[in-house]
Amino acid sequence: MTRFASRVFSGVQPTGNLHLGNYLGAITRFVEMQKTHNCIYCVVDMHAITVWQDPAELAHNTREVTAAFIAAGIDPQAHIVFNQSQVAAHAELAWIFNCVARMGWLNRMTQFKEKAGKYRENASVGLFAYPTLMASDILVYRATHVPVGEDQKQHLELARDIAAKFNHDYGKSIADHGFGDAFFPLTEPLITGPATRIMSLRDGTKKMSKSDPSDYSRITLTDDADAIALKVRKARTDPEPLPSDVDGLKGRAEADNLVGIYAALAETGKADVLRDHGGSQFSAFKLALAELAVARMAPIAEEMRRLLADPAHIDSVLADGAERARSIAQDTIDSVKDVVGFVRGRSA
Ligand code: AQP
Repeated sequence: MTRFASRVFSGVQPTGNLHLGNYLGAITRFVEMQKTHNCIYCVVDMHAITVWQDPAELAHNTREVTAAFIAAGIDPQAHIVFNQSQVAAHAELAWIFNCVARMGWLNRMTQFKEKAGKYRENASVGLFAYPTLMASDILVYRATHVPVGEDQKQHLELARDIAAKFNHDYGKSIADHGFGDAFFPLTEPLITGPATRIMSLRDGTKKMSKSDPSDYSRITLTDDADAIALKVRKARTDPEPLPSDVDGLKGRAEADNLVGIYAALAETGKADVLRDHGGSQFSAFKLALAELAVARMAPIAEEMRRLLADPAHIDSVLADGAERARSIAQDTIDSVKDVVGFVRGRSA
């Protein structure tokens, strides 16, 4: 069996309204993984344009996600932070994967169905092909682990299917070119931790999302203390006090979500939160939650503001990361071209 060096890859779309779900479900995990792995973190701007983005806002949001990464504790020198469009190999490999993946596989993707909704005929081709680009983002670095939120599980499974089919279809050529019995790893999704699915503050059955039309549905990373307190105060709840154990959260989606957010912010478990707050009315619990959220998020917001005041510095971080990413990705794409049978001649 071919062995692959352990490497982490993950990405966040610069589509604005970066929220607590992105932070707790993804970015805090990215920070943790730096201790044990070589990590590549990408601002996936090419994914963002699968739905319309205003150009000036896209550029601002790209810098904002980068600032959030750094403010949350990602080290762009020890690891790699860059924006996707600066490394052309992502798009090159995505094309090859478009020819490996099957229509039926993509037709099953629930995120496309949700995002295209009833306007399917009017959705961009890019939105449909999004998962093959995502597979390419990961596999162009032959990443072995991808920390993501629960919503990305199906796309990660598709990336594994694409890797397996490529390894199978080109098996002889892979061996002939000296790459052993597999060219791509079957990447492991890392969907763990207390916050893999943070729900909307307005509806405990819908995930917290950047594109929710209600600003009160999410706490964003740039919200100030007053905005955080107001959104927590307005969060939907039920009339019962908090239960004293986790079983009591069953069938109470909003209560479960707020307790989960508290637990994730406090880096503890729901049972511990309920040990301290069981029996409390929501009015009291929300005050405690708002205080905790402000204490945890305000320093990040402040550091983001400081970083965003110097966009040239952020751009230089992205350029440096892109250069290092490019050298890894170019090796992969050159080898893939050999495996596929694309001629790579040198000029005489
Ligand atoms: N509610 C969530 N709870 C936990 N994790 C979440 N993630 C997103 N929402 C939640 C995780 O954040 C990472 C980056 O997500 P993304 O920006 O690339 O794409 P997304 O999943 O499409 O994010 P949104 O906020 O839900 O945007 P829209 O509204 O455009 O769909 C991923 O690891 C994701 O799992």
